[in-house]
Parts: sequence; structure tokens; C-alpha cells
Amino acid sequence: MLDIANIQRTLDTRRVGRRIEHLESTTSTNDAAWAQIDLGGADGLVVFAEHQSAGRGRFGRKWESPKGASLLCSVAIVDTSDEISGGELSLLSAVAVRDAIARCSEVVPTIKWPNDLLVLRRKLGGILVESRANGGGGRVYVVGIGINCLQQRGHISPDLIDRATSLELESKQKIDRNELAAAVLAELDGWLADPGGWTYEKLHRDWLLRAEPLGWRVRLQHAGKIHSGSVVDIDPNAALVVQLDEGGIRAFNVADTTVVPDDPSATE
Ligand code: BT5
Repeated sequence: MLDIANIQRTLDTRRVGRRIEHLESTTSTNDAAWAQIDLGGADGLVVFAEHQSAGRGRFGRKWESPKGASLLCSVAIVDTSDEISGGELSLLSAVAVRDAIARCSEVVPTIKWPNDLLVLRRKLGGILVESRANGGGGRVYVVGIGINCLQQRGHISPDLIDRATSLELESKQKIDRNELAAAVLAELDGWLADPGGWTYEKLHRDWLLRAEPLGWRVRLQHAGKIHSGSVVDIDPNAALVVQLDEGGIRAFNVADTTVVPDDPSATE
């Protein structure tokens, strides 16, 4: 079990982690965060869980997590005055989680668009950003983060075994989930406590430095069609900007695009 008192003791954040909830089991930490948002006053709320019965990824995909082995967490951000865009939140979440992992372990994951954390092409973690309009103006976001921590090979389901990994499998050091949890919150807070304190240019540069190098070949499914090309940039909506083989440059949005693996054993 995570030790929330221990996490709170080491935490020196201004926004993220103002309130922390810890559940032994839930359907999804994102659901638990949305339920709190409906009650009000949830900006900066963090929900951790040891187990999810219906953990989700993008487009209704499943997120697997054997009990107690992952870091499962959702952060609520109530942005009443549009200080931050959904695209920026998506980009900074990936940068923050990648930096937290690099800070607490000898593992340095690469960001794969839109929000995967990979180690040598195997998925170590994923991030799901959900949002709604806020009744009083602006938007509300839930940033759901799943990081595989203590999984041994036997904990990973057979269809994921060749494309998923964990910190335990990638590192000789012992993994301290409390330290990682505190680092994730601190890194997120570094961006979110003062959204006016950094520019999109900085975020863009930081994301590109941590992501797969530009020029990577990609196949994307969008509006029922497959497009292939080379990645040339990321834009402020966190859309992937691709030089298409069919000609032209086009931005593909996170919300309606999936990456189609060339190799069926690769990550989605
Ligand atoms: C993601 O979706 O990668 C976002 C995952 C976010 C999970 C967190 S856990 C806390 C919070 N509460 C939730 O309910 N969700 C968030 P996507 O890009 O759609 O990737 C999903 C795909 O990753 C699946 O279809 C599998 O192929 C693969 N997958 C599932 N579980 C995995 C795991 N534990 N490790 C690596 N890959 C996994």
C-alpha cells in the first residue's frame, strides 16, 4: 500500500496534492476524481488507488494493473479562466511523468505520442487526459497516470508481454512507489502551480527533447483512413504534425487519431 502520510510529508507543492485520496480499489481513479469534481473544490485533488476494476486508456481501451503493483493516480485541474489548454496539459503531463521516473530510478523513458512512456519500445506507462466544460467557465481536466512499477513478467498478460514493461523489470534498484508518487506530483506542480511562469516554447522544447526524435515514421488511423508519413513537429494542441507520403503536411489531433503499429507486437 502507498503510505500517504509519508508522501504528504515530503511534498512541498502549491496546487497538485492539496488534497490526496487513497483508495484500495475503484473502477478507475479518473472516475473517482470526476465524482469529487462534481462535489466542488477539487482543483489539485489527487486520487491514488491500489487496484482498478475498470482502468481505462484512450478510446475505451483497457489499462491493466495487478493489485499494488502500479502507480495509479488521477489529478483534477479546475481551470476556471483558461490559463492552460488541453494540448498543453497533455504535453506537460508526459514531460512531468517522464522526469519523475528519471528522478526516482535509473530508467529514462521516452515519450511516444501522444502520451505513452516507453523503454526500448515497451510501454512502461500511459496517461489519459479527460476534460469537460466547467459550469462557471473554463474547463475541468482529469489527468490519469498509470506507471508499471513492481510487475514481474508473470504479472503481465500474455498479449502484452512483448510490448509492456515495468520499473522492476528495467532496473536493478528497488522501486519506492511513495518516492515516485511524490515526484510525479512535484513535477506536475512545477508546471501547474504557476501556468503563467513558462511559455509554450519552453514546453514544446522540453517535450521534443524527451520524445522520440522527429522524423520517425508513423501510420495513423483518422476518420476511417490510414495515413503514413514522417513526423515533423508537435503543435500547441498536442497534435502530431506529419509530412504525409501522399503529399502535404497535416496535423492529427489526439482526440480522433490512433497510431497503427506496423508491427502488431508494438505498442498502440
Ligand atoms: C493509455 O491509453 O496509455 C492511458 C492509460 C492511463 C491509465 C491510467 S491508470 C490511472 C488512471 N485511471 C484510469 O482508468 N486510467 C488512468 P492507451 O494509449 O489507449 O493505451 C492502452 C493500451 O495499452 C491497451 O490497449 C494495451 O494495449 C496497453 N496496456 C494496457 N495496460 C497496460 C499496462 N499496464 N502496461 C503497458 N501497456 C498496457
